[in-house]
Amino acid sequence: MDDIGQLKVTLVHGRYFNSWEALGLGYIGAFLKSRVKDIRVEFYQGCFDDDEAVVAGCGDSNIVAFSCTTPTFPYALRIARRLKEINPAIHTVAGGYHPSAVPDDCLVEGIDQVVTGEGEAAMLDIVRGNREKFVHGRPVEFAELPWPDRTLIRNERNIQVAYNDNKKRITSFQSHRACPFRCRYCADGFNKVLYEGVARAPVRHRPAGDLLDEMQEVTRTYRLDLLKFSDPTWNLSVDWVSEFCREKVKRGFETPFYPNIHAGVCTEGMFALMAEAGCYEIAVGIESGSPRILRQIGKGTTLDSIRRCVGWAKNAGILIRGYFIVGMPEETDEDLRLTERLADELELDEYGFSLLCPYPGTQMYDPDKYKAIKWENADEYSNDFWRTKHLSNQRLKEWQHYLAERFRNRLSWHNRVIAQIDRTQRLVLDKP
Ligand code: B12
Repeated sequence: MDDIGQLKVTLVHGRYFNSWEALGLGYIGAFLKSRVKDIRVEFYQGCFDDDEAVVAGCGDSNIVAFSCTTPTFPYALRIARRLKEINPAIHTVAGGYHPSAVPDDCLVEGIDQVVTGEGEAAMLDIVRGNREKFVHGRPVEFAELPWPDRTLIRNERNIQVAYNDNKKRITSFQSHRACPFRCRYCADGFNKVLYEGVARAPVRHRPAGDLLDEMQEVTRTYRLDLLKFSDPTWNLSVDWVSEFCREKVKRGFETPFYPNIHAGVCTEGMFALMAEAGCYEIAVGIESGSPRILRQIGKGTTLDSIRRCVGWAKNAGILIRGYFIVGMPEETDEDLRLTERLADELELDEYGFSLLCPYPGTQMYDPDKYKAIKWENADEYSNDFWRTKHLSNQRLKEWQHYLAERFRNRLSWHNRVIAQIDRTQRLVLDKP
């Protein structure tokens, strides 16, 4: 264990209307505490803690490190600049998806250091004194990682928000690191944004036993009703899923779970096992009903694999939420009619319809066009700028609204709530 004297590091998760637990910062905090003697790690989350509390709490830190997606980077900048005014000696760090996608844009007044990639090893280096402007976090193995520190990230607050929304106590777990798929709309910086001399992060599967140990302990501690995963794709391998489900059944651990499923990586048997292990619902990125658009997305799914996946999950008695995207660059009205037809045909339990959003890190991001966008107010549920070769922004929004209206009795939370709320207001409403 390193002994570098008393040091206070404060980790800050940005402000957005729908934040979950800041699992990434939970991992980073736990990692630092396990490696550095006497380190003090504190945490703030913008959707619960107002600016005054965050600034006051960070004021005597040696290092303040912000976790940023594109919409929350302006928040980090605002807080970092206020901190510099109070105490210029505070060392500020930005990490997460936005800095990983556009590191140069993040090294601006107020931010001293930018981290790309995974945060644990990079933050340890920084705590030990690395002051290079850009630090790339090497991919770490699960064996090196303690479980995320859920006390630090005040997980109870997020569980309370989930409870307010769903009357269920829910939290999330990580099963794998890195995603092997290359969906064009996704901004997963670790996989897509490659820097000179930096290899793509390899996929790492967490041993199912270790994951279940954490899930059981956290379920007991927080009295959870439903378990979610942060993994964009949970079923990276049918064998891993089978092992997880068999072990869950063997332990008699019955709490239901709800993963994101890739329609191209499943078997009928996999769903039967998942149902037996307590899989309550799955979320499937169906995206489009047009074979041409599915090919352009590059996810590796086809109409056949989608139909098979949905059929098998239904046979196993698992509920299905399907996500669809409106606005791939080549999409036409005809393609969107095919999407509508497929959405109809599949008869899902819940539907989500989003508008493509060219986040930094996606193939659609064009810095000349989108750098100046006010990203705090733009996302895949509503944005006023994305247009494609054939369809205007207005037309895309009409399609999104039309589809949402068609399935209005079965709309997912985002489509239902976003239409009705003032997002800034919700931050206050969320307070437990
Ligand atoms: C689960 C998830 C969510 C969850 C919340 C996740 C969370 N824990 O906060 C929900 C559903 C709420 C969500 C919301 C949103 N999300 Co999201 N989400 C994901 C997803 C699928 C996984 C992220 C995750 O939890 N990973 C696991 C945890 C353990 O790791 P992590 O957070 O990545 O942290 C690691 C590194 O990023 C890094 N790191 C993170 N923070 C920091 C900070 C420092 C200082 C350092 C050094 C390192 C570091 O180190 C961590 C440990 O290794 C990714 C897609 C993907 N393919 O990965 C999209 C993704 C991150 N989301 C994205 C977006 C845009 C959003 C929303 C804006 C969507 C919306 N309209 O609501 C909001 C924004 C929320 C916010 N607070 O900023 C984008 C980000 C793109 C970008 N350019 O920023 C992604 C990449 C998907 C996409 N569209 O391409 N999301």
